[in-house]
Amino acid sequence: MAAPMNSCYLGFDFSTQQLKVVAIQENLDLIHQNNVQFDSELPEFRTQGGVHVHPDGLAVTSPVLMWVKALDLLLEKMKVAGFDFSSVKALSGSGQQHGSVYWRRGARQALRNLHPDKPLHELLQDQFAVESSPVWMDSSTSDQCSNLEKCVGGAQAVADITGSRAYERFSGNQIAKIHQLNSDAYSDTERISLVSSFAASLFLGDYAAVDYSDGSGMNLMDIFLKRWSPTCLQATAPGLEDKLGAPVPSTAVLGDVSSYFVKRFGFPKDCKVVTFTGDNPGSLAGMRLQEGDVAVSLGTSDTVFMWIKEPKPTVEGHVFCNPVDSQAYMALICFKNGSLTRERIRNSCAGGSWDVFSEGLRGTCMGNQGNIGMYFDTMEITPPAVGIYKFNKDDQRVSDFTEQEEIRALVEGQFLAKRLYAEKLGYKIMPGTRVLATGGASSNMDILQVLSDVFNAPVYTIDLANSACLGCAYRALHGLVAEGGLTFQEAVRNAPKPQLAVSPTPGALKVYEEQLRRYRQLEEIILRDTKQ
Ligand code: ADP
Ligand code: XUL
Repeated sequence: MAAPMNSCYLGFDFSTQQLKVVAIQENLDLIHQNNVQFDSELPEFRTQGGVHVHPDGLAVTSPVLMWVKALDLLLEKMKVAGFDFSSVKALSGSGQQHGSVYWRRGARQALRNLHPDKPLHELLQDQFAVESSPVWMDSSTSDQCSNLEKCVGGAQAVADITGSRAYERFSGNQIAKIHQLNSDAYSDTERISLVSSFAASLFLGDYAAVDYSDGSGMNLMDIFLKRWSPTCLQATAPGLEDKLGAPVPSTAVLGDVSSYFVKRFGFPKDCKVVTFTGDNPGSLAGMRLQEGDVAVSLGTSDTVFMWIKEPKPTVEGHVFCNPVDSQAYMALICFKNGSLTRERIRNSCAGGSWDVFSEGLRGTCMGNQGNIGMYFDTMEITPPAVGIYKFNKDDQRVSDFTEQEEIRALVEGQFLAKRLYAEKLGYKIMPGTRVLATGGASSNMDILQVLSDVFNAPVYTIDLANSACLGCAYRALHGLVAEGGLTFQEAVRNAPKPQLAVSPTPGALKVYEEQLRRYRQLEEIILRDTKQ
């Protein structure tokens, strides 16, 4: 039976700095959006940018109860705004990738018996064996990474199985660290979730499975066989398979929403929970990425991702299972120094104003008269370097740029790195290549103009900067029909098309080929010096 026109689908995104939601109707029209900012709306958790950076500067965690409380608050805000929960046919969502959640023994029972009179954060306050969840910004597990690579036979061997060499932020290495340094908490853990499957568990009222796509960000799953790799499990921690549960396809329907949500908010009893996934896979769905396109997400982290059919994992970048097509894959490169670094330079060089920041970009020319900057405020992922490096047109290190030069050096440097690493993964700019931009900074046309010039390709955006939420609302809708064989593309064919935002400035190709060549060389020198 066809669903009535007023049925709707929800997509949530548990991201680093906020929890967001969008609701779409059956015809894919957007009818509601809402969000909760962690720092300002839940100040009792004292996070900055949604996280706690520990004194060693390497460990980065978020309080798991903050995410639970954010959901309480978000649903209350939706209720106050008059949102009709009884029309929700299915929901899905995404989470920042790699973060891990440790449910204490007995938590499954608690999840199954949530009392609708109380908020979730009260009901679940004692249900976590680890209160501070390690998140993707963490880089404290170098020892565990070396151990994994040693046990499996080297960095490339780990990549050949899991799609990535061992990375500090990947959940398996975080789990190994918790097992080694906090063995009581590890023994007391009944289930380990990713942020995505943890969020799905809240809605399901039971433990939700990890999906193949987000599960690819753990250094634990064989991305070709789509099951946990016994070698990686063994190298990580004892008894891990039971604590993880089996991974499932990203399109799987997990079950009906918990009776808690039916009674407290009026969701229909048969509202389906479709598997949650990572935020980058969610964005791939939201942007309806096609083969040949390259997506650039400018959020707290900056990421570049592409749809690929025949992956050949290397030691740079990652290969994940594709969230909308189980036969395909996605390649992803993550840059830690994204929006927070742009904000720092905005504050120091543009008086805290994005408009002045933009004027800085418009007031300087392509190529920044030969000046090049690399801004790794915290230990970068790609490349693994830390520090601020500024070079003049003669490749000499300098200590200062003017404010406007600094703004351009930052943005050009960030996009040159993206092009460099995308090309290393086999991406080629061809006639017809589209760059699809998303994330908070994609609302800034002057930043997008630099992106377009550096890639020498047109940049498209979709109306909504929050493509991960939207993608998950689409995935919720597709999840209901996926078993019948309808592809994701068919299910969302009427969604709004990405819109052309900016085109490359004439002459960009020549300027940035030269800057890219120099950037590559300068980066090699920095990396060589860092190693010494
Ligand atoms: P998250 O990773 O939390 O999902 P978002 O994709 O929502 O992050 O992006 C949030 C970031 O967007 C903020 O940290 C901010 O720096 C950036 N941002 C918002 N508006 C602008 C703008 N006009 N120009 C540049 N950056 C912006
Ligand atoms: C991807 C990554 C980040 C997080 C947070 O590998 O670490 O993009 O998903 O957004």
